[in-house]
Amino acid sequence: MNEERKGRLELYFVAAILVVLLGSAAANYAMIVANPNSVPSDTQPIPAGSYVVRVIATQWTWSFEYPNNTTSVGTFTVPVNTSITLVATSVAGAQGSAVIHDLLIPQMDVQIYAVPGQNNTVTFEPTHTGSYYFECVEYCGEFHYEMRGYMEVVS
Ligand SMILES: [Cu+2]
Repeated sequence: MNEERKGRLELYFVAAILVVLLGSAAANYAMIVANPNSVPSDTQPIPAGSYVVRVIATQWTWSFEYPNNTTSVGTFTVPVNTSITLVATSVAGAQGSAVIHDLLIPQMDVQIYAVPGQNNTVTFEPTHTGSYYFECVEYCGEFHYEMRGYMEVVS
């Protein structure tokens, strides 16, 4: 195969890849624009009467704000048999910058991203009192492993 033919073949190959990628991007974009509500989102509406706990993630602490304006750090407490809504965000802390965190409470089947500039919500209802382990499951820097604690469900 001469050099000129090799060069033309390579050009066709690159052009074919571009056509496939751009076609796929256009199809995806058209699908997202046509179905805005089918795009996965962490944000659910807050049900009326739900007990709202504001979750603020920093590098590397979880802070919680309750409806009565009190706060806690590292652990949080919620009432049993009550609709609980977590509203999560991430801000720059004393030590670091605003990065993405992800709060997972495995026994509650609850997971919520804490994203800078967003207020993601998740609603659930604990039906048993007790301590429920939670942790950050999005690698968020050097002391990521310290972002764990317990949700206390009380009567
Ligand atoms: Cu984190």
